[in-house]
Amino acid sequence: MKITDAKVFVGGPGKNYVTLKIMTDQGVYGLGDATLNNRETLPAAYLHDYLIPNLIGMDPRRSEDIWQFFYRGAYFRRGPIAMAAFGAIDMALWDIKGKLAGMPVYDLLGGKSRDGALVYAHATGVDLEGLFDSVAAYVEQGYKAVRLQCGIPGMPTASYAVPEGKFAGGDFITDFSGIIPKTEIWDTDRYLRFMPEALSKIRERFGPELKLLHDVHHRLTPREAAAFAKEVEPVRLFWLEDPTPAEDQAALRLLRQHSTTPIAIGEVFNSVWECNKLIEEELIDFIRVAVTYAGGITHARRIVDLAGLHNVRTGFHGAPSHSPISMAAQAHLNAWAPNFGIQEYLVLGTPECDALFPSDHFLKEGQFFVSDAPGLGIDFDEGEAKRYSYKPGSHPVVRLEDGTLWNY
Ligand code: CS2
Ligand code: MG
Repeated sequence: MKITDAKVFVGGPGKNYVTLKIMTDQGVYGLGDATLNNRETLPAAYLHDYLIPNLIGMDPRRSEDIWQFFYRGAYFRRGPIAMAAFGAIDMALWDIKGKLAGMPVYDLLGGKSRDGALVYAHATGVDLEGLFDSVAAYVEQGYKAVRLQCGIPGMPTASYAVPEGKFAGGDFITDFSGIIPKTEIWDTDRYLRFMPEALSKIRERFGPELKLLHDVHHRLTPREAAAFAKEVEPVRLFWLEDPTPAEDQAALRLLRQHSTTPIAIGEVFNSVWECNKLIEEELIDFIRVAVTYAGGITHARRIVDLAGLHNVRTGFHGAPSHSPISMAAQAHLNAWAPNFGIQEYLVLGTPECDALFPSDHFLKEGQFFVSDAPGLGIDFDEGEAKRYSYKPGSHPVVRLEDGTLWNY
C-alpha cells in the first residue's frame, strides 16, 4: 500500500485552519490538522515543501516509522512548526489505519475507558457581574466545569481573557485586521488584588459542585504564582493554568512547596522533552499538550503514558486554535486514556464549520461523545473549502504600563 498524494488547505470560517489530506492507492484517505495559531502558513509550507515530497510512495500503515523518519530524520527537529506538520501527518495516518481496520481510533489505542469525556467551557465577563451571567448560562446548558476569566478593574485594556469583537465569549483571540499586533496593558498588582476575591465570589454563588478553572496565561513570577495559588486554596479550583511562563520547568518547585492548588501546564509544549521533568517530579497535576503541536497521536500518547506513571492527568488544549480534526484526534485519546482528566472545548458549531468538517461527534450536557465511525470519524468537504482562503491575523502583545514587554 502506498501514499499517492497529499494536499494542504489553509482557511476556514473565522479561522485559518491548516488541513492535510493524504491519499492512498487503495482509495482510503486520511485527515490531519496542522493549525498553528497566527503562524498558519509556516506548517503549511513545511508540509508542502519538505514533508509531502518524502511522504509520497511511503506505506501509510507504517505510521511509527514515518513519524521517526520525519522527527529523527530532521536534524533540526522539534519546535511548534515542525511538530504541527508531523502531527498532521500522524493524525492522517491513524485515520487511514482506522479506516483500513474498520475501527475507530480509540479501539486501536486500547478501547474506551469511558463513554462521555468531561469538558470545560470558557466563561468570561468584562466585570464580575458579566462573569456571573456567563457562568450561569453554561450551568444552564448542563456544563459541569467552567474556566473563569474576568476583566480587571483599573486595567487599562481588556485582557486576553475577555476578547473584543464578534467572537467575544468564544475566545477567538486572533485579530484579523493584519499581522501587526495590538497591545494589551497588564498590571500584576491589580490582577493579584482582584482575582482571588473574584474566584471566591464565584464559588460562593455557584456552590461546591461546579468545577472551576482559571488560566493565568503565563503572567506571574514563581513567587507571585506561589502566593496566588496559596491564597485561592479555599476556592478549591479544579486547576490553575499556566501560572508562570512555561519555559521554566523548575519554577513550579517553589509553587509546589507553598500550595496544594492543582496546576495545569503545557499548551505551548511541543514534545515530551519540555515536560518530562514537570511530570517526573510531579510538579503538575494536568498536562495540557495539544495533539497538533505535540507531534500527533503517536507522540501525544507517549506523553500521556509518562503522565499516567506520575499521577498526572490529561487536560488537552482545545482553544479554537485547533480544527475539529485535532479535536477528533483528542476525543479518541480522551475516550481511551486511563489518566484522562478533562478536555477544553469551545463549541465551534457554526453551520459553516460543521459543513466544512462533517462528523457525528457530539457534545451533551458538558460531556464530549466520540464518533464510533472508523478512523477519526471526521470528514473534510473540499467543495466547502473553496469558500475560504488565508487571512493574515495576529495575537496581541502584552506590555506593562511603563512599556516593558510581558508574556502574552
Ligand atoms: C488559552 C488559549 O485556551 C487556552 O487555555 O490559553 O486560548 C491561547 O491563548 C491560544 O491558544 C493562543 O493561540
Ligand atoms: Mg491556556
